[in-house]
Amino acid sequence: MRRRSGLVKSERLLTSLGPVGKPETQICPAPKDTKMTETTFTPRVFSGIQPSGGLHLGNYLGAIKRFVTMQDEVAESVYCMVDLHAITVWQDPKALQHSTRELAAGFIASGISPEKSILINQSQVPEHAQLGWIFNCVARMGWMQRMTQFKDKAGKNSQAASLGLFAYPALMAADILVYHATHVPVGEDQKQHLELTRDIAAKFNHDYGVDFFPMTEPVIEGAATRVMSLRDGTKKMSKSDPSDASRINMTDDADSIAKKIRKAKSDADALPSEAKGLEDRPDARNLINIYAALADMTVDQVLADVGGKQFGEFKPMLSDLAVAKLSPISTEMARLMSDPAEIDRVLAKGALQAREITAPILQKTYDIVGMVRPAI
Ligand code: AQP
Repeated sequence: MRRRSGLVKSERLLTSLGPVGKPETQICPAPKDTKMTETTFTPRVFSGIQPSGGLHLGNYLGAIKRFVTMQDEVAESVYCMVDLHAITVWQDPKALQHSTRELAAGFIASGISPEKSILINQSQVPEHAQLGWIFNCVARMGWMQRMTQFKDKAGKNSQAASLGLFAYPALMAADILVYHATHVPVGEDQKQHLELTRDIAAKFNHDYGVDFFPMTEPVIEGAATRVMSLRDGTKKMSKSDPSDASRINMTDDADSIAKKIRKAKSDADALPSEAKGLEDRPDARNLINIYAALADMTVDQVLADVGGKQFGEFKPMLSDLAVAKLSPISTEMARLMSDPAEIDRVLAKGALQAREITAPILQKTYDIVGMVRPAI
């Protein structure tokens, strides 16, 4: 069974991420006298993606690309297909199974190694849902009602939304805290949920007079923490956008990628030479951010190269770069998907490894809360 020392391999990560302990910002403040944790927690990374459809470029640049680098920076990392979250909106069972395996294939094809990271689907590690219930009893209705993602996803007819969609952020807090995860790489859209995770941890610690759950740090970094729709630079690129042209799917072939970029919304002006010139140009900014993130460059470096060009010249450059970076991933995903049993084996092994961490943390939580269990 795989075991690691639990020590950070690179000091750089900790210094760049800052100490885990005190929150910087809180949208839903925890009680004023809340005791923030003073315990030092072993650095551990957790993040997840919903198998609610195909992976897209936003998931890749906002999350997965960072997962890949973090697995080499921190001794222990856990990456999860959050299938229990996916069913907060209707999922066809067969499609859900396919998307879960395809997501696992996408993780591995992008460079997440099952030898370095623990790869799981959430439903195979029951401690997520068990701690989720405890956190349903810690989180306050008012906190949940402020979650913008619930408002966006439930839309005008919130009475018809599932209870699970409303409670989603408490389960997400459990996903993270059942590992005592200290760092969570995510896109910008998850910031509010991470703040809620810290509020839940703080309230639990306060209510039970313990220093048990860490104040997890979000890791929101890079040029593309919020990749926007190719059809509307003011809207997030998303799996659930009805227009396929709005996103680049990780399974798109070279022709589809080129066509989508050619048709992507832009404007009639030439590109500026500095980032300031992209203000009030959301579509142009989005395409430049995507280029920068794919090329591992800063926006200013990209603009130093392409400033003055028209989109007619820039779009083919972007399209060539996107195809060069994404095609090897989609080819490898297809190869991995030809052997679903192997993917299932990876996830089963990951679940066993994960439960070595989650079972003791859940048990200790039950003890703190006052659940009776037989003496050993
Ligand atoms: N457009 C995006 N730009 C940057 N990061 C993004 N992420 C998602 N969209 C973008 C990041 O990907 C991770 C997993 O997200 P998720 O699929 O679990 O949930 P989501 O944010 O709700 O993704 P979608 O595509 O928008 O799904 P639907 O359409 O089902 O709601 C997270 O780290 C997220 O920040």
